[in-house]
Amino acid sequence: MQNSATPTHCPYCALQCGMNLTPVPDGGVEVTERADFPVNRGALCGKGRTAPAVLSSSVRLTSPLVRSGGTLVPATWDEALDRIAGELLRTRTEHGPDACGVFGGGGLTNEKAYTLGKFARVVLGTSQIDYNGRFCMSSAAAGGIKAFGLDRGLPFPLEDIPRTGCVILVGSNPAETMPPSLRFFTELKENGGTLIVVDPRRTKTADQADLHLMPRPGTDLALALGLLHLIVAEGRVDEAYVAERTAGWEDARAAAMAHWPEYVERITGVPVPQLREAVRMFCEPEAAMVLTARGPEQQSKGTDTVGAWINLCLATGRAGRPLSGYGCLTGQGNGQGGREHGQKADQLPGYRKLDDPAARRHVAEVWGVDPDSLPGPGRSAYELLDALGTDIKSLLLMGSNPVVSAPAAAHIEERIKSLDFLAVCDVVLSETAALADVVLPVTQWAEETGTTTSLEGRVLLRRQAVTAPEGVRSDLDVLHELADRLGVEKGFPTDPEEVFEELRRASAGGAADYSGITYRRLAEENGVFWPCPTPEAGEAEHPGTPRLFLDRFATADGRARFVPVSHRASAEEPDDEYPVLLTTGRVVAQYQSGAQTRRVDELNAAAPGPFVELHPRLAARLGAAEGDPVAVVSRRGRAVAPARITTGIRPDTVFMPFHWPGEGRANTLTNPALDPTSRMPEFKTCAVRVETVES
Ligand SMILES: Nc1nc2c(c(=O)[nH]1)N[C@H]1C(S)=C(S)[C@@H](COP(=O)(O)OP(=O)(O)OC[C@H]3O[C@@H](n4cnc5c(=O)[nH]c(N)nc54)[C@H](O)[C@@H]3O)O[C@H]1N2
Ligand SMILES: Nc1nc2c(c(=O)[nH]1)N[C@H]1C(S)=C(S)[C@@H](COP(=O)(O)OP(=O)(O)OC[C@H]3O[C@@H](n4cnc5c(=O)[nH]c(N)nc54)[C@H](O)[C@@H]3O)O[C@H]1N2
Ligand code: SF4
Ligand SMILES: [Mo]
Repeated sequence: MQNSATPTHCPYCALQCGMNLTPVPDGGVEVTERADFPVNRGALCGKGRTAPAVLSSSVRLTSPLVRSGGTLVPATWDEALDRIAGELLRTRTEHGPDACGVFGGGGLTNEKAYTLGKFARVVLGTSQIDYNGRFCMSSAAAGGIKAFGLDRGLPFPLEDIPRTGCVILVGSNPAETMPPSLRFFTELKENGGTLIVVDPRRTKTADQADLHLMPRPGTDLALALGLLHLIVAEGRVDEAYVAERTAGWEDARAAAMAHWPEYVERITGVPVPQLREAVRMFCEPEAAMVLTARGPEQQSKGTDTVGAWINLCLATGRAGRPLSGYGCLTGQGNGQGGREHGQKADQLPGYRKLDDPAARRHVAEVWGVDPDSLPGPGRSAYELLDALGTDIKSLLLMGSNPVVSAPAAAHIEERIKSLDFLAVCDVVLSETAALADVVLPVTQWAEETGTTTSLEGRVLLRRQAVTAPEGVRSDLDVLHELADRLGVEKGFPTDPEEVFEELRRASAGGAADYSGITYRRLAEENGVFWPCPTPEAGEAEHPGTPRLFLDRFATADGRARFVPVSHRASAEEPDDEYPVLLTTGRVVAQYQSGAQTRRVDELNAAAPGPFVELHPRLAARLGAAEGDPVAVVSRRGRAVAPARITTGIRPDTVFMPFHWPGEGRANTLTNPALDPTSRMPEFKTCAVRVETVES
């Protein structure tokens, strides 16, 4: 398209590293350094560096596919779109609008996520829409809303990290999941600050820590309560701050006092002297932060766990003050924006609530529909997938690969197969797309323009840099064409900037207010932090809000809320039959379900397949040697992968990455027990037994 370098951002994780895309003579495009973006200053991980390989991959989809006689065969766009519209219409007529389901993704741009939510509510009239972000940061979002009245993953920019005094990083492995961000923690230490890592494995991140706490998976709630107990017992509570800026301390304090350090040591396995050392490191400096990621969040008590870590910040006056605070490291490329503009079951754009009459009126007016025509809240992601084939007969899926990434994946695969009709938009034939009745090949990242909102709450412009291959259309095109065929001719533009202009109006006055942000500003500035409201007449442009809560929290009275929480067991604890704990997560060279990164040779060479990480003592008990295939068996099923033996994991725990389908699919094993508030599944702990396998 252009001959010079196009400044843009990575397609993968929420760090949204800046990069330049430069055309190469043979027609491809190459990633070159973009040093002006302050988050990564030119640095990239291997996934970002090799991302162009997916643009030109030979397995890239370039024609719609329609199932005929049991196999997917190429079809024209009109045939494919007519088929989808016809099936959705038939489902709606025969079974009602809620029999049509929609499933989105946190990797979709703001424009796509917004349009998908609008399509579900306005065109299909269904309440049954949710997205994979429910599997990602929903517990942190729920915890943040309870305590602060607002959910923005990080309430401060990453650049604040090196200048604080201490960071507790809970269940987060940025050395593998966001490598360029490790610099902020290294600089923290160079500046004399300290890093505490809480992880049942000695990860590459934990290797950098001044103190590494290794709790049993699923016990972070008890750990945080134990630390709060010590803070009270040692007289380290910031009483003036608690009185001035918070509410609910007495109940939270009473709950924490029931968690004696010795009791917490028994639950977590973390020795009392380490608990005391963590309290000292956290409380002594002027400022400190707690950052959580999927470790403590992907639990059936994730919301309470996040609440307990926030309580720790509130009791010590470490929230809503410079260089202090609680934050969640959001995961997907648009994990933040994707949760703000209406692809979530209970939500309207601007982080508005679907059950709030004023919010319904505002958004209905922007959409030009009757507020009463908008459906109410629907089911959460796992519950939606679990209802496929029963209550939900047809599904439109965009930006997720649940056959690999959903908990209890064998069960979910069966539910997907039992649908009357499945349509998938993707760039490759993912394991889920392979089960579809219609697959639509869509443009990706560098072939289209759109905005994402990074883990910092920074809205960014991802620019088109190359022309899409022949035969491929954008997700916005697809939704426009389907809306048209279903009788809604207006309101589904295909130009991303036009969508963004509408999103601005829809979000105006909401919690995530984007109304002061324009494509022009995004092109000129290195992103704009929300909230960014429209300026009053005659006033200058709103600068955006890099730091939240410095004056007040986003609650009615401006005070943060303590939540009284107590430890409880995981949904599945080990027993005689399933004596070991399984936890799951990521490796640096693969991304999510692997649909994209498993197509890149360099990444496959670095991370060729699944494995089971286990401690030498457990390996010896089994008689398993390094590389031997071992079977991991849970109440949901059985997975087999080579043993990787390491002293860097608790002896009572095994770890599997979840990036692969087939025999080594970790999610065959995982437990879909849900958090009562966030509806997050318990990806991070279930009970298993480990067996050797005849090879
Ligand atoms: N390479 C790579 N990078 C990615 C992704 C990817 O797939 N691959 N995905 C992106 C996305 S969407 C996300 S959400 C982020 C996720 O980023 P992270 O949260 O950093 O990734 P995970 O590996 O899921 O989990 C982090 C750590 O939690 C630990 N853990 C497991 N159980 C527990 C527990 O009970 N308590 C505690 N405290 N820790 C526990 C694991 O050992 C692991 O080291 O990464 C993003 N970046
Ligand atoms: N056991 C276990 N399971 C987990 C987790 C865990 O830690 N442990 N983590 C969970 C988390 S945090 C997450 S975020 C999920 C993620 O898991 P998934 O939801 O499966 O995420 P991806 O693999 O990124 O799937 C995105 C799909 O959309 C396609 N795609 C990419 N860009 C676009 C686009 O612009 N448009 C369209 N239409 N398609 C696109 C990709 O090719 C891919 O097939 O997995 C969850 N599952
Ligand atoms: S850290 Fe995340 S955003 Fe940066 S290059 Fe890697 S995958 Fe892309
Ligand atoms: Mo995620």
